Amino acid sequence: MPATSSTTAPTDRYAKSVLAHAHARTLMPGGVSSPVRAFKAVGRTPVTVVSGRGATVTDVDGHDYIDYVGSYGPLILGHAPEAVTVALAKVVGHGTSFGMPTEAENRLAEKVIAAVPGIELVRFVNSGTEAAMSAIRLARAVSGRDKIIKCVGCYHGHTDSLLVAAGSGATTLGVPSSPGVPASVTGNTVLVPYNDAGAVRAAIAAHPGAIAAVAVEPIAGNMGCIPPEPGYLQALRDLCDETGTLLLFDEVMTGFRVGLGGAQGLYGVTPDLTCLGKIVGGGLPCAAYGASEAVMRQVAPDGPVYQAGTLSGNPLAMAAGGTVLDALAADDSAVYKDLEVVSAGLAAGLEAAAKKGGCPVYVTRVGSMLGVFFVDKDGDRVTDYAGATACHTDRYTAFFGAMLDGGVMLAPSAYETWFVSAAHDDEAIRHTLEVAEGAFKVAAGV
Ligand code: KE4
Repeated sequence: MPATSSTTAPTDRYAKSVLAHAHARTLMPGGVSSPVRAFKAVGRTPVTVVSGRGATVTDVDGHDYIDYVGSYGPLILGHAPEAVTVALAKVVGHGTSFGMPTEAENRLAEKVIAAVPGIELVRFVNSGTEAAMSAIRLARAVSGRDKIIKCVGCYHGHTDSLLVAAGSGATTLGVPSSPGVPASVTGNTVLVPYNDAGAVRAAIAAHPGAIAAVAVEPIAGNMGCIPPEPGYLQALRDLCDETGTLLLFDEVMTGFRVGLGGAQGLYGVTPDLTCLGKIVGGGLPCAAYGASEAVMRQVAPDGPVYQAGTLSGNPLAMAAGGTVLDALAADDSAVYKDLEVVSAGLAAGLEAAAKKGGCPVYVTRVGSMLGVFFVDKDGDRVTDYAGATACHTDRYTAFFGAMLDGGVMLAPSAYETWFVSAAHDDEAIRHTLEVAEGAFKVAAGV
């Protein structure tokens, strides 16, 4: 399918999506339930999806797309995997929520604790934002300290204390990045560049005895996909040990994505607190936070740190999440081995297609998480937010439009991650690379 023009969509191709979005805008801010879905960053009308199956989603105009959004991470087995559909059908008729304990929570908790090195006890919540918000509250309670260090460009959900932009100064004190967030809240957030352990050391030194935790995405997935530089995570671990600071890994995206043990298992660095989301709920609203037993016993009702949730641990999400984790653990985690081969092939193919298209890119990959950065010249690397934002986002926009028109769905923002699923077969990869060749040519022309 030839890629068509990059910036203006072929009018008839998306006719029903245009109508659906116009209606949605009369009902919801931006016509969406989450801002990125509005396609604002890529200057297009969002595609309205009606279904997904395997590696494919279908829009309201009847077009199929090879999907690399994957709901931004949860769908490591692809859309509507049969095992999950069957598991949900088995439980949905017995009730969807009870507000009382169920053994379904016990079963998923056992799987999480067995898989994640830093988790001895776990609490289920309903979103990654809730997990991060709760884990930070716990870190402050356990340490008796108020300040949190976070990296510019890492995203931990929309909880007030983490909606911060870099203020002035070397170790910048956060200023609100959204109206409605009081400066008094973000004043406890200290911002440092990603992949810079020296900046974390300086930030801790600048606030002696005041830093509760260093919060980090062990593989950054919200400024494009940026892997940790060699030694970075261990340096954070050492710094936290030296200063009595807690290390918080936000594994909402990386948990069960890059291996059963997440990034902490992959890199062999165990945090004090872990946030999980996305895959842990198998595509349903579910997230979690966990830590050692000593830390987690501080959480209500065992301890004084309050956190609650009506639908936390609901049986549908427990069934979906448990089914996915079982599939990921099966046959000695064969799924990850297959994902590694397919994802490596995609990354290499994208590099080759970009070269052929005369478009300099820096392709990153950890397991089935990929990033494509439109850099100035071949050989340029991106290791932090400043590097990511210095890239040619206009080229990404052109690339995105050409891929979409060619039947490949990427995230409608240069600052997201590509997700490969177990359902992405050779034909899906072949089609992706065929469209990418033309799309890189279009991007190179911007
Ligand atoms: P949720 O509250 O959206 O479930 O999770 C927040 C969150 C926390 N931590 C990390 C590392 C995350 O990536 C996220 C959410 N990721 C975004 C995608 N970059 C969700 C997509 C969206 O906002 O619509």
